[in-house]
Amino acid sequence: MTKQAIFDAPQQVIFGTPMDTGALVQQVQQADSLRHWQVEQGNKLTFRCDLSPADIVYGLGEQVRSINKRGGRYVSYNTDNPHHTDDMPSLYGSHNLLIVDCATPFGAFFDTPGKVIFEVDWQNSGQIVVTCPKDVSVVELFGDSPYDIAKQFLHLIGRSFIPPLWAFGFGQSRWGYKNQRDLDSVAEGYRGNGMPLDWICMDIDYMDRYIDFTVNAKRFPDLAAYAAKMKQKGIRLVPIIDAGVKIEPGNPTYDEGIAKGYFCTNKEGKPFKAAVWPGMTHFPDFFQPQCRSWFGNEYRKLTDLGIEGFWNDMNEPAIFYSEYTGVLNALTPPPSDDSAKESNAYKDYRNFYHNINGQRVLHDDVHNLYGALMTRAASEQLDKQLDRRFLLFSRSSYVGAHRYGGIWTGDNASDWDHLVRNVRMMPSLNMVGFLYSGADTGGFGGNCGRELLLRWLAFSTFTPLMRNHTAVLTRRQECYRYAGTQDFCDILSLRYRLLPYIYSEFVKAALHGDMYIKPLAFEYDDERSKQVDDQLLVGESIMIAPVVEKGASGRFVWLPEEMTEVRYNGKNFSCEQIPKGLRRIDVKLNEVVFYIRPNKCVPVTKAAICTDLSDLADVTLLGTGSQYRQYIDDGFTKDVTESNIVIVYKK
Ligand code: MIG
Repeated sequence: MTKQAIFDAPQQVIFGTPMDTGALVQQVQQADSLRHWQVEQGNKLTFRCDLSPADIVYGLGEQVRSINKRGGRYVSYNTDNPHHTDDMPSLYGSHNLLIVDCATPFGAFFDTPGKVIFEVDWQNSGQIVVTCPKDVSVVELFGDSPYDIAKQFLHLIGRSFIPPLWAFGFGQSRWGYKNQRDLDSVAEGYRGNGMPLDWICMDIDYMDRYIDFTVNAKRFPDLAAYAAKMKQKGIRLVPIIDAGVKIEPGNPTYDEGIAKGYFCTNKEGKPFKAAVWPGMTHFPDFFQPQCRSWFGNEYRKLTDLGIEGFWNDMNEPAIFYSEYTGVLNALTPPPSDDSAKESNAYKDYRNFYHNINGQRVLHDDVHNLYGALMTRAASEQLDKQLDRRFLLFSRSSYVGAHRYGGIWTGDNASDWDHLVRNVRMMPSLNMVGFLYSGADTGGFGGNCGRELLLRWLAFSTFTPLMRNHTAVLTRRQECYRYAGTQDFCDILSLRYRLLPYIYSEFVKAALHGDMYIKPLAFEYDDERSKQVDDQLLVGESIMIAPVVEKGASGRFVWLPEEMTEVRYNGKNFSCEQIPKGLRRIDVKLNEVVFYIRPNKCVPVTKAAICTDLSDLADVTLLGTGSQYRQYIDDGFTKDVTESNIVIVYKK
C-alpha cells in the first residue's frame, strides 16, 4: 500500500543545473528518470511521448487554440503581441504544464525560465515533443483523472493570490483617460445610469511623462483627496506601473536604481538602454532581491495617497527599440529562425544581462521569469504597506506569480473570436493557479459593437477579473456610451447578485488548492463533455454556456445530467428543471442563462451599485441542494481562513 502511494506521488527529474524559478512551494521526491517521456540530450533537451488517437492534452495556461491543446505548436517565450490568432506561438505568460488524459493520466511541468517549445500532436505526429534548454527540472504527476492531476499541481505551486472583495466588482478602464475630469465623467456615466462600478483604471497618462511612481500634477493636483472622494462613491482608482524606468537624473527612482546597481546591464556592463513609453529607460533587474524591495517600496508613493490596487504592464519586457536594434522592433525584418514570430524584441533579449547571485546571466536564458518577478516585487511590498488585501494584476507571468497577483490576458481585440478565446483560456489559466484572471471585456484593439459588449459582459460576469478595457483611439466602450443602457444595467446587475457565490467559490478554490473555472471534462466523463469547449464549470455549482456568436438568438447547450436552468433578466431569476441531453435555448441580449448542478446551491443577494453596499450575508439559495458553504468576511482582512466559512441553509 505504502509503496503504491509513493509510486504515485509527483516526482522530479533534474537535468543539468536548473535555476529555482520559485514556481514550486512543496518539496517533490527526486527520481532518476521520467516515466512517460523519452529524452534526447544535446544542445537542447527533447522530450517525447506517444499519444493515442483519443488522448486529450490539457494545460499551457495562457495560450491560443482550444482547451484540448492537440494539433498545435506553442512556444513559452513571453511576448507583447496583440495578434492573438490561433497560429500565434507565444503570448504574455509561460505556463509549462501539460496534463495528458489517457489510459494512465499524467502531467508534466517543465520548470525553466528559458524558452520551451511544445508540439502537441503537431502535424499528426502522434507524439508530444517538448524542446527545452538543457537545464530544466521536470515534475511528473500521476493521478486517476486530469482534474486530480491539476489539483496535485495546484498543491505543489501554492495558494493563489486573493484580492479584496472590491476587486470582484466591475472595473472600467480605457487607455486615454487623462485627468480627473475624464475619470469623473466615467464615474458619473455609471452612477448616473444606475450601473454598478467598483474601480477605474488609470492608464499611463496619469503619470508625469510616463515616469513610474510620478503623478502629473496638472491632471491630478491632489490625488490623495481625489482618491478619497472616489472611494466615498464606492470607486477605487487602480493606476498602472510599467517595467521600464525613465533615464532621468534627478528623479529619485532613477537615481537610486543607478546608485545601487539595480538595473539590467549591457555587454559592457553599463545599464541597458531600451525605449518604451517614457523614451529611453533602464529595466529593473528584478532577479536581485534588493532591487525587488526597492522597486516594490516605490509603490508606497501611491499607497500613501490611498491607492489600494495596481496593474503591472510592459513586463515581458516590451521593448520598442534599443541601443542595439536602433529601429522599431515592429519594423525589423524576419530573421532566419522563427524567433520573430515569438517575440518582436528577441534580439534585445540576447543583449542584456541580469545579476543573479553575483553571476552575469543573459536575459534570454531567464526571459520568462521577468514579469513574474516584477509582480513579486510589487506584491511583497504592497503587503507590507497596506493593512488590508490589495488588487494587483500583471500582463506577463510565469507559474508562481499566481501567489502574488492575478493576470489579464493582454491586448485582445473587439471581435467574436477573442470572446471565444477568452472562454477557452479561462480553465487553462486555472490549472496553473491564475484564478484571478480575465480578458479585456469588449476587446482592447478595435471598435466594440453593442451586441459584442453585452455578450462579453455576460461571460465576464463569471470571471474573477471583470474589467472593460480598450485602447486609445478606439470607439468609446463604457457601457453607458451605448444605446439602450437598461440592457447593460440588467447584465451588470447579475455580477453583483452573484457576488456571494463568486467570492465564496473563488476563495474556497484558493484555500483548497482547487480550480475556480473548470472544463466540463473535469467533472463529466461522457464523450460529448470531453469535447465541449464553449461551456464551463464555475465553482462547485454552476455550469455556464455563454453565447459567443454574432447575431445568434441563442445556442445549443449540452447538459451532461439533469440541471436547474436559471434565466436572469435583470430583475428575476426563473428556474426550471431540465433533463440531461442536448437543448437549444434562446438568450436575449439583456439575459443570462446558467445552470445549477443537482443537489447544489447558488446563493444570490440583492443588486448593488458597488461592493461596499453589497450585503453578502443577505442571501437566497437557488438550486436543488439544501445548503451552501459560504465564505464570508469583511472583504479585506488579510486573514483568509476556513473559519470564515459558514453553512447557509435553504429557507
Ligand atoms: O504599448 O498603457 O496591454 O492594456 O492600455 C501599449 C497602454 C501599452 C499595453 C497594455 C494595455 C495598456 C497599454 N499598454
